[in-house]
Amino acid sequence: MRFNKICVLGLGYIGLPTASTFATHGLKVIGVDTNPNIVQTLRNGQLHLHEPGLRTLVQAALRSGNLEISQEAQPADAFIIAVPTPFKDNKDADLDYVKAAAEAITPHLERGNLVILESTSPPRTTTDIVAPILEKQGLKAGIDFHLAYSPERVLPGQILRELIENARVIGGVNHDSAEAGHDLYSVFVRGDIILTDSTTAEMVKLMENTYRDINIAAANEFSRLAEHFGIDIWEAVQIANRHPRVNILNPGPGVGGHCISVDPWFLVGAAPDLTPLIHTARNVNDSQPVFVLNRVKNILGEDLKNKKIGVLGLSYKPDVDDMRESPAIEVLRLLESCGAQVSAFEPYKNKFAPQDINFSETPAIAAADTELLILLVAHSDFRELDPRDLQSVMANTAILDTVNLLDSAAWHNAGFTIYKLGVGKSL
Ligand code: SAJ
Repeated sequence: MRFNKICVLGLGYIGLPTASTFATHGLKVIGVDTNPNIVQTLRNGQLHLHEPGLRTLVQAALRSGNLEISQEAQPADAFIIAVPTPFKDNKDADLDYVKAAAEAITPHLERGNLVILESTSPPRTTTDIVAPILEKQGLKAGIDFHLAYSPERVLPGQILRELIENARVIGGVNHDSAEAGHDLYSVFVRGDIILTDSTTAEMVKLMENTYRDINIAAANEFSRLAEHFGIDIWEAVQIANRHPRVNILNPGPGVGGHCISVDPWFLVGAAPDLTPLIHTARNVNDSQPVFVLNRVKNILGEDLKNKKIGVLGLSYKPDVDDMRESPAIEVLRLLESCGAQVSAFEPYKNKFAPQDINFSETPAIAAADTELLILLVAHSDFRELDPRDLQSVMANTAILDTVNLLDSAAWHNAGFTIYKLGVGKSL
């Protein structure tokens, strides 16, 4: 099947790179977002989000004349839904954006079109939620038009490269739909394209992220046991991973971001009775900031009122600027709720950072007069931290490293007391 014009609904972290990449590969693309501010920002050649290389790509797509930004869907050969699927307060998947996008496509849908859902969704969303909306005007999915689910699997920070190079899964509601999806994505995908059915593809995406979540939950629980038994979890994980069939991930202050900490809930919400392990892993990872707080109390004493504490790193993971769903912020909030005075340094702070956080311009300013400095994110920049810059300004030269970034011996020799998350023996 050949595609000349496509319509991408949702211009966020996935939709915008996808729309722009199709446009720079020669397709006419209508990029649709319902938010008028986003439409205006993009039309001006500016971005509403940060991803390395994306500004250049979007500007190239706009310049080529192939990318048009619109607030409304238009007729096209193919439609891609790339809208957010957050969860509700009760942790069930919120499919309102997916439903609204499908509703927006329905009036334009014609015989022979292809519709692809990319948003992470609970199993059977494509067949049970999206298909019935698209079929409202009488066309049948799999017969009159093609319908498939194809999850994005890109890593924030490397989206542009991974979009092209990663293996792509395409699950059709029938084989022809999967084949049509193959024809569309092969415009730019260089990785393998694997065809399956739509529910399998939905499950695959959720299984990938749930597997990581459970693995990290095990690592976090091991870190608690390591402190209990007086060993070093980082050394233990390293040794265990020498086993050829073991690959334990790293413990840390918790699991953040919009994927790993969200997606497992879609399975728990869809089948609570079948998912005790997945549910427990989520609870373990969500409680890790409290574990960090308790460690701080072990070091500084139960009463943190008016204690000055510095934190380094607030994004949800290393070397990204995204602070939403960040366990580091959760730790900061817990410290503040105990009355501590917290100053923070985040090298990738952007305009979306919470306004009420006491941000410092440098690590040394954040560390000034503090009794404890907590390293919460393993940003590459922090490897360059110089003990001499911090030593003279801190009230007490103590650091709690929750991500195993610092060379304990070097910092110890420089006069610091180094505590590490998951290390129960003295350093
Ligand atoms: N984390 C740990 N320990 C680890 C690894 C990660 O505590 O050993 C934490 C991170 O600090 C972060 C969270 O887990 O808070 C999630 O980080 P991540 O790097 O595992 O994942 P995301 O959310 O940035 O992106 C993932 C990607 N999965 C990976 O395998 C790296 C990506 O492939 C998916 O496409 C994306 O989720 C998604 O959209 O589902």
